[in-house]
Amino acid sequence: MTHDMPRRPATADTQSNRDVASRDRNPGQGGETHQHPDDGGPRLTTAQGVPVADNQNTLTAGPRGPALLEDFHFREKIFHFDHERIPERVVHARGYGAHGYFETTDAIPDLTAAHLFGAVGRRVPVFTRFSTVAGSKGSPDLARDVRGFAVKFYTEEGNWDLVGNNIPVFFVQDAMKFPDLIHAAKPEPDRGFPQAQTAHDNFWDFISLMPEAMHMIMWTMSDRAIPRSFRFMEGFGVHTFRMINADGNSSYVKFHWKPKAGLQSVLWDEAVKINGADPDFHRRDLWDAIGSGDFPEWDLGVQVFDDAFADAFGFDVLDSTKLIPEEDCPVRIIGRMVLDRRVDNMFAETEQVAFCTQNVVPGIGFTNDPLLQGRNFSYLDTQIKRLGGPNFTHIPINAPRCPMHHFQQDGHMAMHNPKGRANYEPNGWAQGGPRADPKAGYRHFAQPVEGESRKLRPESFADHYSQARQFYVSQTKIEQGHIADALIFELSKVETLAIRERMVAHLPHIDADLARTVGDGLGFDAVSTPHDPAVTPVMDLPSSAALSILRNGPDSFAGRKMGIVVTDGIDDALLEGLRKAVMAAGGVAEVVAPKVGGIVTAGGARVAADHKIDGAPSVLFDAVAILATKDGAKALAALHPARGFVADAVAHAKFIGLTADAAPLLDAAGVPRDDGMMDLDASKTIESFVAACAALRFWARLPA
Ligand code: HDD
Repeated sequence: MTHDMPRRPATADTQSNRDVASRDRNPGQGGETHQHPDDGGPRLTTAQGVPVADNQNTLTAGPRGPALLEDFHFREKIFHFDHERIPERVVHARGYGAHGYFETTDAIPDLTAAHLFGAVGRRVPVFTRFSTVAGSKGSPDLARDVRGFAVKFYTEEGNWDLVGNNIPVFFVQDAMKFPDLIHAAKPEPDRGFPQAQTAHDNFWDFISLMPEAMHMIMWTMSDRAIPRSFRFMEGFGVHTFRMINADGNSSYVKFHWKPKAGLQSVLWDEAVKINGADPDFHRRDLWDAIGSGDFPEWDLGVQVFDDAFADAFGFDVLDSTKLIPEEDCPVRIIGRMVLDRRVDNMFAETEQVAFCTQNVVPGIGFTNDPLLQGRNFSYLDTQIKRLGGPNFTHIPINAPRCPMHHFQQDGHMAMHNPKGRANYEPNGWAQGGPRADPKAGYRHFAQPVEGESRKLRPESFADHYSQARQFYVSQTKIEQGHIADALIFELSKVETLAIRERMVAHLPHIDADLARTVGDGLGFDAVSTPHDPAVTPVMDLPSSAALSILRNGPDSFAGRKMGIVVTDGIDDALLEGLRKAVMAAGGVAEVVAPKVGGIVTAGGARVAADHKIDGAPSVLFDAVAILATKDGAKALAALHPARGFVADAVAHAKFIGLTADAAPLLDAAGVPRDDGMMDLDASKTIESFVAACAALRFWARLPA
């Protein structure tokens, strides 16, 4: 273990020790793991810095005798190990983060005094953490769930946290209902399961009793809840926030992150299988992409509007179960975020990072959205429990990168202890410490407030179905089918018939066909209650293209992955040509072979495999190719994982490139040829195959 804070001056010797140690922490970057102090490697010490002579054996009385309490090294090592865990987040426990920067591309000083947005080209460091909501820390990445999208901007006016999700609306309108929602979604308290799933009675019992959740349910049952990667999903601040300019004028704002690489999700059957084949699919994807220099990038956009717009809009802009369609209020792109650095240490950074909606900078403010107001209370509170005390801002990942001066002091693990006598204000000392600055300091928006104190949901929050319907009608037919399938899947796991019925009873208010399909899929004879506009008025809002994933996909194969199955004796030029074409498109090609040692090509070259076929089912790839000789195809046909690889690639509508000799494998997998399968015997066909893969799926293969 080495320290960032040496207890003695860093001599040339200790400095070089630290350099070596930091290489050792990064295998593959020049570090050797078997260095010995005699070779200049770091020397093992206790946490008190005492050199350790033996790290294998406990001190005992005699070679086979009892252990002795005197062994302070053993005592300290086990004590520390026993205390390694901190409480996981009560929600969003499973997450993965990366460093990067934000850069303003369109200055908006007219809208906000935030220095960050004051001029084009202003850059600040960011740390972004993506997460699932319901699962615990070790749950699989492809749970059907909302994804957290939390960004910490280290600005020169302090830290600003934009703590959003990949869905622009929320389940409940008032923070009072958040604990109920989360209790219902988490494993049921008596049995402790199911983990990271909403497909159970408690969740749907609660939801079916909460009409306000219906819009969000349309989103969470859509493919938004099973993204292909963090890199290919949008992010949203969800609430209406304020921007306040230097004159104190306020505009309303909703924040949007738009991935440069286009939107993409997996199919539910893929999600289920990915969770088994690679439960770390999303974190691995982010780690690999950044490591290979393919830095994920998002545009930051804002929907800006005023009171007149808010008053005229059909819904209350303070209601977080509603969005503002981009057609009604366009998204103005004002900056970009690039994630270009992996974490050095998962615990220190991703686990200890503490976000809070209340972390804002001058020029950014809140509205009275009751969900936001409740969040502003909750986050600070949770960090004290999770990180053990009030000094979590001293942890490097949470510490602002700008100067900080205040009179807060002491507490557990206090690291920034000011010198001098003054620890209160006002004081009369010459070096009296920091003073408030009325000119540059944060000013809360001076909003007039009136009204009686009451526990009351406003009437303007009452319409729960119109935007749910708008979301549904904005989807392509394929996506609508996935929503119906997801509802049928989830409700089929609900054991109590009355809950299933109660949930399906909401659907006619959203769409009659959806209600029929889901009812039919659950084996109901008829949909219980048809929609009655006199009882439940629902607006027929226009469809919005921005709400569909398939209408906002990529225009190339960039950032996507092709799995190339190979056998001995294949043509060298073909494999090389395909790899090059995938790389030229900005994608990644990985070789899958019967053995991890790889294959020998017709030209006698040994090609190492990235995966043995059993460990790399086709669900891990966006498109696949089978490069097999006649004998190779026969050998693959005898392997269950190889047959499964092809059968799944077909079932998931993937584009498949093939050598003519690969036919026996297709036959063994029981799949007919179609136009989504392309011959790969010439360089021209390779190029058109890779170009076709940009569409990501050959939907025509799947039943309508
Ligand atoms: Fe929350 C974590 C996003 C409503 C209380 N929330 C958390 C994280 C994200 C969100 C992304 C993980 C941050 C990280 O990576 O560390 N939460 C949202 C969004 C919401 C929302 C977009 C609705 C628009 N949250 C919400 C409410 C409450 C909370 C209404 C409570 C009143 N959220 C928390 C929390 C967490 C949290 C308990 C758990 C861990 C943490 O804060 O740091 O305080």
